[in-house]
Amino acid sequence: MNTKISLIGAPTDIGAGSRGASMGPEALRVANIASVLQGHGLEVLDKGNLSGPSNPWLPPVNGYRHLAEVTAWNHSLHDAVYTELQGGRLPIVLGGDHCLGIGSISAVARHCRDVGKKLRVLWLDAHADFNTNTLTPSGNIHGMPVACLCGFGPQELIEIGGQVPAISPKWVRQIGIRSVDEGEKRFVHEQDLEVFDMRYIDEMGMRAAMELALALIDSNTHLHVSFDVDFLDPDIAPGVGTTVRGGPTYREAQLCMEMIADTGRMGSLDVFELNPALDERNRTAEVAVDLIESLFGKSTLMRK
Ligand code: 6HN
Ligand code: MN
Ligand code: MN
Ligand code: MN
Repeated sequence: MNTKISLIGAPTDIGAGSRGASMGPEALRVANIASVLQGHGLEVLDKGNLSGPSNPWLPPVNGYRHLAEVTAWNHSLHDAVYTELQGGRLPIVLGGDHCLGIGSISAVARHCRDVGKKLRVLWLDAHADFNTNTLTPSGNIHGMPVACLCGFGPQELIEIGGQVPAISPKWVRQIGIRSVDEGEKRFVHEQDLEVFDMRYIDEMGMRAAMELALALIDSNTHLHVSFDVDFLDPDIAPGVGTTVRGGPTYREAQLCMEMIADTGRMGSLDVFELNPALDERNRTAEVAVDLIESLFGKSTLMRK
């Protein structure tokens, strides 16, 4: 795995339904994300925070809230992520709400085209984030990034990484899903997204889910992990805007991260939706950092 890490803060809640994810980057820094990773022999460069438009908190227009502002943030994130990848580094995006997955993953997809790598996207989330402006119940663009990346969305968002669509639904594996809107559900089936929902994890276990989600990854695969903190059960991660009960336990989440680490193929990571305004003494940020540590092989020593 690449040991040169770049932290990129994207302090905005522009695509979310509640305010506060804009404070996520600082909360992750306060939870010592940099020094924890340095403790594993990684070189960590904190690139600081991006800037962008403030949140005007307006109602949706044509089914989108804050489309212009979401576009601006995603352009600047795309450019920052792409620059780090071109420099041979592993970007960790500190969000920010999940609408930023559009900029981050479109940059990763572009980089993979440049270097001729296959892309696999692991989407760890309670939600499928596969809404469009006609399907969305909220107009919040953090419910739409997967659809936008697959080419279903407004022109300005689907073309950020240059090529439309940025990715194919075939490259995506969703894990932990337990809240999908009615129309969104139909669209997930129509596009044949591969979803390991909580029912699957209950019946088959996290190990079986991850074995399938990580199947066919080889030395020419770039693995991108998009970690929405609401993936986790609210008992261990209350600090998110859209809690959904019945998520992975601490141990299930650890196993998920450890199995990703074992592949040695993770080339980029997003940490989204952490909302310090809803947290309790930063404990969700600490759990997130703990899990990120496992993504970088926290427990490998014990297995060798
Ligand atoms: N997230 N499906 C809901 C919506 O408004 O579209 C919730 C989306 C949540 C998005 O947590 O990243
Ligand atoms: Mn651009
Ligand atoms: Mn999400
Ligand atoms: Mn979510």
